[in-house]
Amino acid sequence: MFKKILIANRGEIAVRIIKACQELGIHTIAIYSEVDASSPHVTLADEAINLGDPTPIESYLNIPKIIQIAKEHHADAIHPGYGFLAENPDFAQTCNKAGIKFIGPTPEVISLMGDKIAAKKTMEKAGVPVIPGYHGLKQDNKALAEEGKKIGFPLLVKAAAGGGGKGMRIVNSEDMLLESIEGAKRESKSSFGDDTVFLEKYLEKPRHIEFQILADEQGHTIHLFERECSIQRRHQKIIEESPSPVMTKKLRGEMGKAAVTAAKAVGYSNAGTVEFMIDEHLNYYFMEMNTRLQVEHPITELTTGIDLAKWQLRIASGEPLTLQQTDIIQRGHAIECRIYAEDPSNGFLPSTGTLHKVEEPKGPNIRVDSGIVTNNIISAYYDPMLSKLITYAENRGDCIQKMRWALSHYIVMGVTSNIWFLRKVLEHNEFVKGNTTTHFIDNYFSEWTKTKKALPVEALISLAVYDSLHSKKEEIVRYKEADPHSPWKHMGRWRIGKEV
Ligand code: MV4
Repeated sequence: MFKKILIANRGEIAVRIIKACQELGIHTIAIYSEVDASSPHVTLADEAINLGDPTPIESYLNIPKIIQIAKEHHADAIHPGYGFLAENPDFAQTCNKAGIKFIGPTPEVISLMGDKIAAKKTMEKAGVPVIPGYHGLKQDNKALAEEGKKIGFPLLVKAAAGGGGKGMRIVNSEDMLLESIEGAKRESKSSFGDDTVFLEKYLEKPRHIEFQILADEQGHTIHLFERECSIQRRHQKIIEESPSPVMTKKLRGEMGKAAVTAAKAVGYSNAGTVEFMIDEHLNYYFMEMNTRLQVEHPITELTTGIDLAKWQLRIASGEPLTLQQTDIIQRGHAIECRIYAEDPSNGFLPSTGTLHKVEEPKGPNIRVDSGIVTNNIISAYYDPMLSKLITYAENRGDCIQKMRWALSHYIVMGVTSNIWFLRKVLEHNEFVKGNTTTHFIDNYFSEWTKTKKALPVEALISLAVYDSLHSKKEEIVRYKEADPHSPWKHMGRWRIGKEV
């Protein structure tokens, strides 16, 4: 096992990785920019190195500086977390060449999965279902248009270098086809420096269902069932759950097998995710593979009992995966809500400032993966996700109830958060019924997101909860009902508060 690793990330995921290292007895090195100096990931790590300038390119994306720090401080490995350098094949290669193990798959696999056309072709060859369309070599606009007509309408033009919806164009009829191909190419060129596109039949009401994979470096590969991630806003996931409310036993078996086939087809190692889309008839199609530990990994950890972050470290150090597929049992239900510093009543505009008060809910089967504490600064430099609130229960209904309770006991003061918005979603009848398609937010929350709603609601709720948690009544009650068997009685501190 590694003796010392550097965590090339910040926030809740850096904290999550540090905790896994602590359990395994691995020494940790945090890196941070000056606005993150009092962040929990800095406080928790054994060593913390200041990168200075908070701009992402000068800090958490600064490959030469990160490698230099890792060398100087004798790190055996680097964990990239998610985002930043996690899916950058050049970074993975630079680490490995410097003799520092990149905790993740090989640079070749990262590279292959980053090219959406190459990934699709590989999966098609391996027998994993892909969305019908054109993903060939022709890039001439007229030739692409001809292929588009064969597919029929509506269709989708997608960027080969894309993902996350960038460079995507829906085409409803032939007269818009050429224009859309040109538009998608232009957007892709300016976003990714590459204008290669491909075409797909457009699925009207898809769901996003992904399978968690674990594979060791000896080729043993298993899946840890699915996560339903359909509730998104502008390709940003907001709420995830496991199991999916629409999954059947038969479909789960098939898709799990397909996910393992997909991973094996590319020689995948470490933790990864195979994303699928499913249509109304429950046909499933490979969409892409994410070569990292994902934000939503905790719901898989809670429903399987497997610690994904620890397995990432063990696998990267060369240990074989001792789990067999039949050891993995999906039990109960887990939901994750992403807590963002953003204003849902103002177009989800990120909110910055000082966190004057943070109080996280505590209780049985409530997990908070948090990257913040009171007095931290929320800057405009990074993603505004503050933490993740995860609840677990024996079934979906109880899990929803628990999440509602937990959200109503989550206090964030100093910046605007999306907590009240999440509460509205968790209260929505269509959510309760499991009608969580990718159009959920647009369909049921357009009135919340487009118009300016009364903002103080959330502040008032937080204040009321805060007051109820911190009122003095507790001390008085304790005195009046003081336990006659309390050891404090003999120590002169039994009577707290006023005498009756
Ligand atoms: C699609 C689609 C419908 N049909 N492809 C959006 C992000 C990118 N990873 C793929 N995306 C989509 N691809 C076909 N052929 C609909 C989406 C899509 C979507 C997918 C998953 C989760 C949320 C979504 C929201 C809008 C569109």
